[in-house]
Amino acid sequence: MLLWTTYVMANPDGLFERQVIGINGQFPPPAINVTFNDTLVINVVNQLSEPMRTASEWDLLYCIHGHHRGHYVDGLRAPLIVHNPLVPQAAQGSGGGISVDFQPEWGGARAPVWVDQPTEQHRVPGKTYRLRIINMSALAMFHFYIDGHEVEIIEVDGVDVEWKTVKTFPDLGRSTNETLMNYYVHGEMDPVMFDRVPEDLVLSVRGKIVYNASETAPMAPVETVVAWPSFDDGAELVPTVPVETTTRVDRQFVVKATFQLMEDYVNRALFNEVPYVAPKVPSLFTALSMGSLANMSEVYGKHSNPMVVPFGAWVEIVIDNDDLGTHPFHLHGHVFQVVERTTDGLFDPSSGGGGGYPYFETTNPLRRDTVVVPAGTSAAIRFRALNPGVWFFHCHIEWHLEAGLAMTLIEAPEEMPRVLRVDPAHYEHCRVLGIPFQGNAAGSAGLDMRGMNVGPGLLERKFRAKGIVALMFSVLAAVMGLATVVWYAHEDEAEMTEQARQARLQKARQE
Ligand SMILES: [Cu+2]
Repeated sequence: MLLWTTYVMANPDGLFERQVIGINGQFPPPAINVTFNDTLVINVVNQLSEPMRTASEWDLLYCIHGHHRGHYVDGLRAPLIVHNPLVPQAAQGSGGGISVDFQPEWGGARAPVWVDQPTEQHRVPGKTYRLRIINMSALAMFHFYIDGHEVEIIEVDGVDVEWKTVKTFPDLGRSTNETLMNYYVHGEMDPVMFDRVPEDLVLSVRGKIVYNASETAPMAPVETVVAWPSFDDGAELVPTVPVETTTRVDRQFVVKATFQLMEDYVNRALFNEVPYVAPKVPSLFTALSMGSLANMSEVYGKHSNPMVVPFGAWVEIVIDNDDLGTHPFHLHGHVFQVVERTTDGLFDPSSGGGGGYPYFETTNPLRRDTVVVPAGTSAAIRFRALNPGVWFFHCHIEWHLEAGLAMTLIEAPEEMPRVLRVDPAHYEHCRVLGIPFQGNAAGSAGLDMRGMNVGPGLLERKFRAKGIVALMFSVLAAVMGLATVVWYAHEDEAEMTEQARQARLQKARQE
């Protein structure tokens, strides 16, 4: 398959035309349809005026997308549908697919949009249809429902699960031959992620299911939801096919996600106090060129937040979300098991038990490639390290990723030289782009990390250092230093977040 990425003018949210990224001149990029067991080779010709990187997620329903410099938000993403010939076509329905999108930073966009589907879908009453839903937004969560219909979850992130009814309205029931009304499909944007909700923001988008094409056909009553019920996917969804599990892990990483104001006065996202900064040498090339040192996390540089694991190890990542917002954490190259989740409070290693809190499931845990961790809670995920490579672990909110909420999993570096073959074109790309492809994160030999890419330090540390210097010179200066600290401490937090947002926008515009 050959894809040409090109700039296209489009009007994604109906407000005005802007430049976006299209595929083969088309926007939004069309879905890629393949069949189970197919080998998919995608040759990408980059006709943009800037470099591009993509990652793909293989699901029965997946999303192929680029993360480089927020290209995702500019349109470099498309559904990837893996059809299984063993699933009867009747159950597949006529293959409707819905992607919901919303771009709050697209120059004042004020409404979500259905991306790649006619908003009117003609359907036969009484049949069961498979809907594929992707939230392609860069920030907001969406709630999805259909007036007057039961909805069942049958697959998440490419894992088939026992059918789970999540919405039922017994008064209206399933569509039947008696009811030839038409129904709204709702995508309701949840503004919980926004620092401030603009007054003119439209939170709802509607599509229509048409059973009766007559112009006078009535619309079914519109249902409104006052409070969204909570849904714990890990507790509610059960995979139809269990896989190997463990009660003992070989490597455990406890990672804490926070947002903090840094010494450059930009609000950044951190794992264990470090915002991700890409190393000079891409970590994969470090792993392939460092020989026996490749299993030391130091060579990948502290600022790429490396987690190094040997082949075959059972790995557990405990994710502490110590932020006020909900974050969807995503791991490339794996379908992991969601084995633990706190409902209130962070991971507590002192309270005993496997991960410090009760397992809700160990024999057949839910498997996903993205786990949502609500504010102030923890989740633990597990997988076995059987896929040598360098895999990104990051918040799937594109802005948070750009702000640094990412880590790298260096999996089985001792196996990589044997099993990984790097296409010579990759080295050629590096040469053209001036990216070194040998040595440690700093591009040097051994553990000499001088000159490696680093991120900004924490603002509070800067003040601490400042305070010490001030005390050494004069009491007056120290008092002034303290006054500065107090002033900063009293500044309205929301205002600072807004400042940080503006700074980010400014920076994005400059780039
Ligand atoms: Cu996030």
